[in-house]
Amino acid sequence: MSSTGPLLSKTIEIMGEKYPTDNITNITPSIISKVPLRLHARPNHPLSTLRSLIESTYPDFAHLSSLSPIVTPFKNFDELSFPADHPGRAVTDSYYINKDLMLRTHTSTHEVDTFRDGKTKWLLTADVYRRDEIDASHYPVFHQVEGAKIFDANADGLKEVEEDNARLEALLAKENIVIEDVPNVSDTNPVQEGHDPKFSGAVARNLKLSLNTMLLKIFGQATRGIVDNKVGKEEPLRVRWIESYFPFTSPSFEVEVFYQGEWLEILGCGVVKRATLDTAGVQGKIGWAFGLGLERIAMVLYSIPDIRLFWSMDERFLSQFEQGRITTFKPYSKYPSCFKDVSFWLPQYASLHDNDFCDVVRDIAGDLVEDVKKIDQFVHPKTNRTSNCFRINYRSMDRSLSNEEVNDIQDQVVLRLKDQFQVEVR
Ligand code: FA5
Ligand code: MG
Repeated sequence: MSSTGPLLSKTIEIMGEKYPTDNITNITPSIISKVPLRLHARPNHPLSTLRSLIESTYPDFAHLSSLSPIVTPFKNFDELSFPADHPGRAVTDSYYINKDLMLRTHTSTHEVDTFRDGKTKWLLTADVYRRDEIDASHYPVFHQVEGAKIFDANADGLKEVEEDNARLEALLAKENIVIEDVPNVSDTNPVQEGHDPKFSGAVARNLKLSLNTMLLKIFGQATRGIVDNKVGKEEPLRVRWIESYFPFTSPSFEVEVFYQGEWLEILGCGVVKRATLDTAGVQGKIGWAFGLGLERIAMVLYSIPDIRLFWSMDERFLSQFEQGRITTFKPYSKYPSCFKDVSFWLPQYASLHDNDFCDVVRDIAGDLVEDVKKIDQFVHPKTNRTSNCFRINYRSMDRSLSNEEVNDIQDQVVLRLKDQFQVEVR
């Protein structure tokens, strides 16, 4: 891990609590300001309606949504069997408060605690944080729904799963849905050691049937014309299952939905690793878990063109939505964009990750930045120094930006780069 630069203060305050900083602290004021907002719990907000829609598919599950995003790296990674060298742990990819505390990168962080609590079927919605690029579909904070169900690993449990599978199969057979499936198990996507292959297969089947039913509820309403959006009434819902990998499930899958001409990645899931349940002190159970991102689904369902809009406080955005209804977003006028390039030499023995650059821009420009592209990078043949050129696209969603305002922001970005990363601006 590498440090992201000198720090101004010995402590930082998040939701009224002070935390000591250290040499890996990389959480920024702009990220800290998002922690209290909890968009998934705001009445009328599209993310809240989508969460309710998902919860209504699982009426007999526990519905959780108020766990703190501040967790230990142990909870976020180790407890879920992530290997020590997993890239997600890097300071370039995750937000650290200090070496002992971070912002959760996924809702799976809470699996062990929720199972330990004795819950056997539950949904959990929360804000998650990842350092990433800047564009219309990436934002450093987004929202996930985690779901899980575990059964008794005995003959009665197997009977329960098989009966539920038969029920769901009969339900789905009547629906206008086309499913591209994958085998429940393969050489590269194995049944776990200690799992009965028949039981594991039935659980994987239950996971797929349950999620297909949920996707039909979310996207299928559109096809039946209940929801005011663009899916043609005659079109079947197309769902594609793909083999996948997660450290805490096996076998594992990803699901995509064909929507408005494109395959959209919706979620990851699988049969819960025995290690997760063992750590939670749960014995004699087998089951499934999934984790789904709300923003990408909401963007297509509501025709919301830019992920920043979810954070808008503008009445022209907020007043368009009503709890429980999916309606097409009507964009208000699009304001002009303003491109600014910045080129610089990196100090010879220091590094600056693209995500570091994006966080500097995000921290200074906030939601006035629409996207950031690296347009050039080269190494000088003689001096061996690296030059980067980034193009920043500034555009407000709510108003026109003045030239002075953008120049001022750009100057601050350049200053911060020099200060924090010792770059030499060209
Ligand atoms: C996970 O986060 C796993 N925890 C999911 C899981 C849960 C697997 C339980 C197995 C069992 P992944 O990083 O692929 O996996 O993210 C899951 C979903 O979150 C994605 O399918 C996508 O819908 C959404 N997502 C991921 N990254 C972003 C992003 N940067 N912006 C918006 N949505 C995202
Ligand atoms: Mg993924």
